[in-house]
Amino acid sequence: MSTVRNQVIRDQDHALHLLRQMVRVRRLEEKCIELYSAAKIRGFLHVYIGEEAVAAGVMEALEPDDAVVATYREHGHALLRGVSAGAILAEMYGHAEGCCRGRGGSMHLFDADARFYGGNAIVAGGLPLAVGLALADRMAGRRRVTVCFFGEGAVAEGEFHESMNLAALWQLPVLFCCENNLYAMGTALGRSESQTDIALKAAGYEISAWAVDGMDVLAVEEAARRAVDAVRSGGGPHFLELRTYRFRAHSMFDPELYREKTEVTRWMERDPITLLQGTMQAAGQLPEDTWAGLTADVDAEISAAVGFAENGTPAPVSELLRFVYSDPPDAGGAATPGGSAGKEGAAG
Ligand SMILES: Cc1ncc(C[n+]2csc(CCOP(=O)(O)OP(=O)(O)O)c2C)c(N)n1
Ligand SMILES: [Mg+2]
Repeated sequence: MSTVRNQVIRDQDHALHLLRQMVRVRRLEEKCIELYSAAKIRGFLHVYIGEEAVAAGVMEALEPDDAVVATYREHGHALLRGVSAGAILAEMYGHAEGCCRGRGGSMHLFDADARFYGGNAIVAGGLPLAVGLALADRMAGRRRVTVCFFGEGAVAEGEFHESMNLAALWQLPVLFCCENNLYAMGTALGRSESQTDIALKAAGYEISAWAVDGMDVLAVEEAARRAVDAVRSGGGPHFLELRTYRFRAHSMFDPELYREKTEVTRWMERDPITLLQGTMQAAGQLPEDTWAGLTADVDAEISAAVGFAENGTPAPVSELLRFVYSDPPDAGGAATPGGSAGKEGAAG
């Protein structure tokens, strides 16, 4: 694979912003691993370490009104979409201050205001959701784009093919972003797919699709801007296959017996953060104190978020059934906000 584009970065501030975004995701997740090991966070935890350039690059191409759908490896997507690190960590703690009031946890981060529609634990489960969101926008005449992130493991699911077909047939405003990190849990792509060129599969549905170096945030951003512009201007669905790699295990319960350590270290040489950092340094655009300031800011953000989560309140057991179903209409015919929990709040 090629090295990160050895070009002079024209917009230094923007490159620094991209670097910061990737470092924010990296540091948040390193902290998650620490908190998980300390049993502060329970349940499943899937980190995105190594793949940060994908979310960081794609998010740059979006407008606030656009929608984002992601998988269970979505902490970084939520953060870069504007969900605060505090609300994310509190969610993982199961605290009421979390972005889903502590009901979703790591795999189900959600924020309607940010138009961040999960956090989906079911492989390929986000694809039909994204198609539905895009269909709704089209029917309402809104010029919005829905971006759907999913792993390459999703291509083995029927939902992937149904979603490609309908999106293309109805020319929906959706951008599919396949995060191809080569493994679906312990299964290498070539062990489960006869055709491993994923962009080609999408092209088979008459969708414009191409592969991108997912370790190069500048390349990702450029491709995403091109694709999002085309979708927004009525060009129908587009598809990016972002070639990337996860540096850590699939989840916290994975002994990683299916890949060689040398393969992991080879990919780590193309760490998206050090690639951009190195390019900027070589161009004289990242003085030592700028880098030190950036990491200090990010560390302060993450430690404030940990404090926020630590000081939160466990989601009350008395509210366990709240929001499971919508509330029945009251005698006057109007829905009762909050249902059994009373009238203090509407379903979030
Ligand atoms: C429908 C379904 N089948 C199986 C699983 C179990 N499972 C969880 S993650 C995963 C692998 C998915 O790999 P991929 O889509 O490549 O995403 P990655 O974890 O690599 O980001 C599987 C099989 C699931 N969550 N949903
Ligand atoms: Mg994968």
